[in-house]
Amino acid sequence: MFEKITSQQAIELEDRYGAHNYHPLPVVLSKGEGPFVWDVDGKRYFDFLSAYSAVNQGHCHPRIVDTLIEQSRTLTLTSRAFYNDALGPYEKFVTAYFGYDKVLPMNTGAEAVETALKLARRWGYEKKGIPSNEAKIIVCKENFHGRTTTVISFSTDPDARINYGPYTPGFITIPYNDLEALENAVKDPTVAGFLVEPIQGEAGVNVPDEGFLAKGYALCKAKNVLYIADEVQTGIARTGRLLACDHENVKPDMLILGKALSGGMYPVSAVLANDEIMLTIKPGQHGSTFGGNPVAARVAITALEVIKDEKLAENAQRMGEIFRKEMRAIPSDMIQLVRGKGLLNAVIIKPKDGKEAWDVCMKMAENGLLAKPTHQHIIRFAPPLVINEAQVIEAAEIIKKSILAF
Ligand code: IF1
Repeated sequence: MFEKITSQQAIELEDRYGAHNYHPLPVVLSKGEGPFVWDVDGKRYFDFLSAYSAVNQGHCHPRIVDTLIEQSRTLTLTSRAFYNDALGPYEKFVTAYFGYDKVLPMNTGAEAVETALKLARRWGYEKKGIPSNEAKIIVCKENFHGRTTTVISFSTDPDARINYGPYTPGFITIPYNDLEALENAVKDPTVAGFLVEPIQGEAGVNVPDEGFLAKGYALCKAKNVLYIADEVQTGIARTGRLLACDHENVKPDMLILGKALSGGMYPVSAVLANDEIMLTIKPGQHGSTFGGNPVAARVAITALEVIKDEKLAENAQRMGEIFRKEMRAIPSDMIQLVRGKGLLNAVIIKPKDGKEAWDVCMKMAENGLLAKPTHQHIIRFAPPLVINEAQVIEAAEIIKKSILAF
């Protein structure tokens, strides 16, 4: 249906006509199915990035594709100036699915994070009684919550932040996984919320100590501070439970979802909260052209149905245990540490003879598996949650062969 181009042509076109805001591995993909992707020359790879945990349901899941096509042939966009017959049913479905009164539908993860920040501030002024324009949000060092200017205002990553000032004020930064620091920070009566990733993805799959989520939640409740969980990357079954917060039975006051909320089929994100928070935004006080559009609404329902019907959280839990066991059994001093939950894992690579994580990723690509370093020495491994045991073993063999080649 579309014109075929070579790898070289694709790379040259992007270099010449596209912004240089990424440095991709030199692999040009043209097909995806389940846990696999193929390049333009027909070579198959295991996809161990899953578009940063957006294609949890597997590439081009047939049920989600069918919904996308069906709705796209019918009605794609009405804006919120009018009602339509898809948004209400989706709102009912998704609020029941996660157990909240209401949902505010957006498109990207960053937009959902921005929406949650606005809701937290609005709630802070109107419900907690924080003096106007003084609301603060607690965030963690090494956070990643998106690329908009307010969100990078509280990033601690120079690459994400430098030379994008002036920055949005009103954020307090504490070390991740530090309950004492959180206990001190919530004492400030102008604090409206605590924004936290249950596992820090970009930081290199930073898994906090057992209890960090539950005790953190209790510390926030004791000081009437909203607990805001960014589950854009850790949610939708990625870590072996529907939400990473479920590992500690924490029900966040605000839940932020994105990425796999659509199975990687369409930009769909959301903020879920109960009425006390959600109804602080009145008509005309927030919005988005595409937010909650009929295609997004129908695709998200199917994507969430697939998660439950195919028991993908349970599979992620089981396959993750097998994967980490295989990684820890690789006899190489390049493997410094293996960590993660469910199918969100990372391996810390100790450089050897000048070879480091990037070189391992290039070797794995040669051997048929795609992954990318999140920082210089950390490789994230996050396959689609549909991967089965035989495929995990086959993939682990590729990783082992690649690492032992050094
Ligand atoms: C990139 C990684 C980066 C996220 C969490 C919000 C967002 C993300 C926890 C924003 C997005 C993506 C963005 C993409 C690479 C990837 C990423 F963490 F997944 F690896 F960058 F840190 N909260 N993460 O992980 O969602 O607006 O992108 O839909 O920007 O390079 P978005």
